[in-house]
Amino acid sequence: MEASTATDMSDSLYQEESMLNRACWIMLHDRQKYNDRNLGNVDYRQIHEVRFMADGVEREMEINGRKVKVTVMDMVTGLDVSGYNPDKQFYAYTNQMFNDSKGREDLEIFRNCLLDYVDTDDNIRLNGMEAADYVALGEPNLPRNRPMQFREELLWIPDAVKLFPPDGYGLLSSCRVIAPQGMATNFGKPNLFSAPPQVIKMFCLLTDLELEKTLAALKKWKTDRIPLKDSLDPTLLTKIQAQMSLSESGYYTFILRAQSDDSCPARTLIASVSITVVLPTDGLRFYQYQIF
Ligand SMILES: [Ca+2]
Repeated sequence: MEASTATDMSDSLYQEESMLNRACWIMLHDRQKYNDRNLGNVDYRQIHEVRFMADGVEREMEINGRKVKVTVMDMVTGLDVSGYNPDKQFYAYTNQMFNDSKGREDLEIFRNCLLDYVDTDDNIRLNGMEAADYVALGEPNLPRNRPMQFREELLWIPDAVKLFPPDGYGLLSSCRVIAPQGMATNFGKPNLFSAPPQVIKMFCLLTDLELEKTLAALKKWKTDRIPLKDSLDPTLLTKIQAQMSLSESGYYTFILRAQSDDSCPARTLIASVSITVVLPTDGLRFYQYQIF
């Protein structure tokens, strides 16, 4: 890598880290000023400042003359794959994930591999994988034989990416972030504004047409700030609200991308953190912090 390119990329990261700090402060301020944390519901005819919420709206901010795109999502986005039963949610939704027998068979194979990955023994389930199988793949340190510490560990298991494709930011948002040891884990329902389409469809048992209407309504909020209640049929909105959250969980994922052109490379910074109305005395602790 050329020295100038390395410098540009370091600068990009410093600027994103500065912007992350600023974004956390702005979120804290928004939370202190506004109790209502319902998403897609702000009436901009009544207030005259731009709210800072986990609604997936991309904002352009500037730091040291460089523009940074900042998107705030809710951290709670998808299936819970933590603990010794990481299949507990997606197994219940098999029929929603796949309407063909081949897809369901593949999911069953993946499920057995995943359970082998987290269980403490070396007994191989039907079509599962234990240590010798990972050695054959050139991964002598797998499986963990304990609950996953990071949701991205799913990607060590063959075919995971087919079942849980990364989103447009490269995140495995169809699964929720696994809390580091000692941090809160009670996250509640996945958030409608941050969950990928397949999760929305799966959790709410939507038809293709209903999903299409839902995604169109979310887009109208993100582009034109049209409240969901004005763009979604009330029956469909009620159906969605039964399974997904339309208000912030208090756990945020900040996605920051310094704007770049060909001569100025940039990186992406993704960080998840809990923000309430006061800063914790021991500082912010991150649930995930990824730079790529
Ligand atoms: Ca095992």
